[in-house]
Amino acid sequence: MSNTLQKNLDYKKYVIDDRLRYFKPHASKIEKTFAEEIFFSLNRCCKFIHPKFFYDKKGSDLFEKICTLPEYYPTKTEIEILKQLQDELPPYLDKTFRVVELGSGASVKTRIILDIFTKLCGHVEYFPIDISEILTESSENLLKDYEHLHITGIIDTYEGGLEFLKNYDDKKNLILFLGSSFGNFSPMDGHEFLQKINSTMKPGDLFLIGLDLVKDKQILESAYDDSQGVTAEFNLNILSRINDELDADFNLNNFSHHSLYNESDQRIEMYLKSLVNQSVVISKSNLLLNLKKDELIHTEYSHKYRLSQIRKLLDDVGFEIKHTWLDDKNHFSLTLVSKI
Ligand code: AVI
Repeated sequence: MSNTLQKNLDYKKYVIDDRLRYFKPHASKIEKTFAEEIFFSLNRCCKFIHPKFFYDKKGSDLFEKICTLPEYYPTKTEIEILKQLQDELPPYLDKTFRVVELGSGASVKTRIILDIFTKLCGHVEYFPIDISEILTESSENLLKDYEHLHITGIIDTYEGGLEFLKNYDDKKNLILFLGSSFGNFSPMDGHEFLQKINSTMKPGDLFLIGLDLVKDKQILESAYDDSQGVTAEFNLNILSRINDELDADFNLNNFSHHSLYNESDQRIEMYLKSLVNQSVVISKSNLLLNLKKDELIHTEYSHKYRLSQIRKLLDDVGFEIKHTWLDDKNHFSLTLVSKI
């Protein structure tokens, strides 16, 4: 049996109509459950909750709200750069490309890329990859607005989606990884992830990555602790999710949002701070959690980069840099690479 066929058998295919279909892994895929991961990450001295758990429906909506906040510069700035690409990306493309997007979410920024493709090719083939079911909602919205769009959605982890894409067919892929989501990986996981992308790519494929840049500490800290408290709500929502899904009794009033910019490691660090000595029961993880006053639960890193570090990061994995675009203030970057 060919690799491609075998891979497709691991997924269930849902054909909605001739312009929309989804692939979703069979439930038999062996992964640690939410309850097991929470047991592992909270039953230790340096407690953490993996940031992928932010994105239930409420968390995804709160993140969309964060993207519109005056203090949260990354989204606005990336959109400003993407607009520059309207004239500057087409020279790297031809009509045989499709668009693949990792972590497509609400697909707002994607529209700028889809506009470029529509103008260039007339029609567009789009493969969003996202673990969240928000993918189905955003795909339906896109189809309403783009008459010549065909969507194949892959509802899976980034790694699963990339594996699915590998050897899928001969069509060239422009892989998008926008929003500086890469910054949420630890440096080691990030390196591995870039290797995974590189190994998925065929000669001729392109990869466009958005990365946030090192800048004034105050700008960074207010972007992750906004005056309306939306980022705080986003951070605390992870505890509500655990309450709802794992039958836990976190009292959200006993925690506060805590974030800081760690200059030496060039990253925003986000935590939930316990305001009192407290015990919390997480029934489905079989865990009684004891927290001391001021104890921190780590929830997210958001790394920021210098241009020289971006070059090194991509170079080390075997990418050839085609172009880096920046905004006027050098706050954010978009880099286009190919495989050497
Ligand atoms: C998804 N990710 C790129 C966001 C960031 O900026 O690191 C998540 C976020 N956390 C707080 N605000 C936004």
